[in-house]
Amino acid sequence: MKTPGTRIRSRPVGSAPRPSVIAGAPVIFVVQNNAGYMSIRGGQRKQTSRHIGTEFSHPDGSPYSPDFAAMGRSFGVESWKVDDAASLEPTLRKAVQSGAPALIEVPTDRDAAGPWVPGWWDFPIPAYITDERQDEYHRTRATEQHL
Ligand SMILES: Cc1ncc(C[n+]2csc(CCOP(=O)(O)OP(=O)(O)O)c2C)c(N)n1
Repeated sequence: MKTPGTRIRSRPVGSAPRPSVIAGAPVIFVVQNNAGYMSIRGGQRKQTSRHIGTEFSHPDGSPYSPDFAAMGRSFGVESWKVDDAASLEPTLRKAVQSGAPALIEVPTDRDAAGPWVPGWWDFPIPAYITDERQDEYHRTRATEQHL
């Protein structure tokens, strides 16, 4: 999904709104909240067929997430969580019209980007994986390193 504003990662959201408030810069933060580190999960899956620690869930398996809109409000930034795709555009318009920093949390499906993100990951393939992924890793790493 292409949205105006800035794509921010989970950790920096803990401080990202601050400079925009201090500077009075009307940055709109769109937080695509997929309750996990899906790019890392994709790398894990691609290279090991498994994943660990990258889907944030309660003990009962339901997705866990902090409340990013509440976090935005704690910075003094007008914040919304959109409940459905149709609400996104009007919410973006409200944010733009406010002329002030704003945050919009967009619940996002964990699989929105597909089972893994294409690209080169410099994760060594575990030795117990003996299929073509080992060869691919060493080949693509050699390319990256100009070996
Ligand atoms: C400051 C920092 N710490 C750690 C990483 C390693 N890292 C790369 S992607 C990623 C997960 C990103 O998760 P999120 O921003 O929620 O995006 P998603 O992959 O779920 O789309 C991490 C931890 C990084 N790039 N930068």
